[in-house]
Amino acid sequence: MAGMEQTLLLVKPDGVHRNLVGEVLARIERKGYVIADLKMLTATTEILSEHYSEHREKPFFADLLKYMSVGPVVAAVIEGSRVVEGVRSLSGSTEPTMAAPGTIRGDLGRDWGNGQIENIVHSSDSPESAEREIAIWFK
Ligand SMILES: Nc1nc2c(ncn2[C@@H]2O[C@H](COP(=O)(O)OP(=O)(O)OP(=O)(O)O)[C@@H](O)[C@H]2O)c(=O)[nH]1
Ligand SMILES: [Mg+2]
Repeated sequence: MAGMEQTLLLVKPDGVHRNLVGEVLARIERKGYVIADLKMLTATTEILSEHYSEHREKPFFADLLKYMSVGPVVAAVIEGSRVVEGVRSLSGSTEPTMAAPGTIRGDLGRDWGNGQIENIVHSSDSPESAEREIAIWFK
């Protein structure tokens, strides 16, 4: 279909641990997007280094990889028109404390005051990122 797009959604280990997989996927589905593929896995350092390669030089990179590998994640390919922007919008901004109420991060995420951010989900930030990331998680 013209304009149909895909994005990568991850329910991060904190979201899985807190039993929020259904809550997150329900929000995606209620918006009218389609779950085109879905799996649960514990991410390896190799996958995470590739996925977050843009952050390799950041001071929080080691913490980010640790946070993302403490338990399983749920990876999903989500489909719909303008789905990249749409799922970013449903996710909310990076820091849960400041993320808008009504968003996944605003309603469900926390940062813990010690620099640790537990923001429940990842979603691709552009169609190009989505294509790159889907290839990493669904190869
Ligand atoms: N501990 C810590 N983690 C951070 C910080 N900034 C970003 N992160 C983590 O790194 C992830 C990726 O950062 P960004 O790509 O800038 O943020 P984002 O696009 O909203 O989040 P993603 O969807 O996970 O990519 C964030 O979601 C956080 O989990 C930080 O300053 N400290
Ligand atoms: Mg990002």
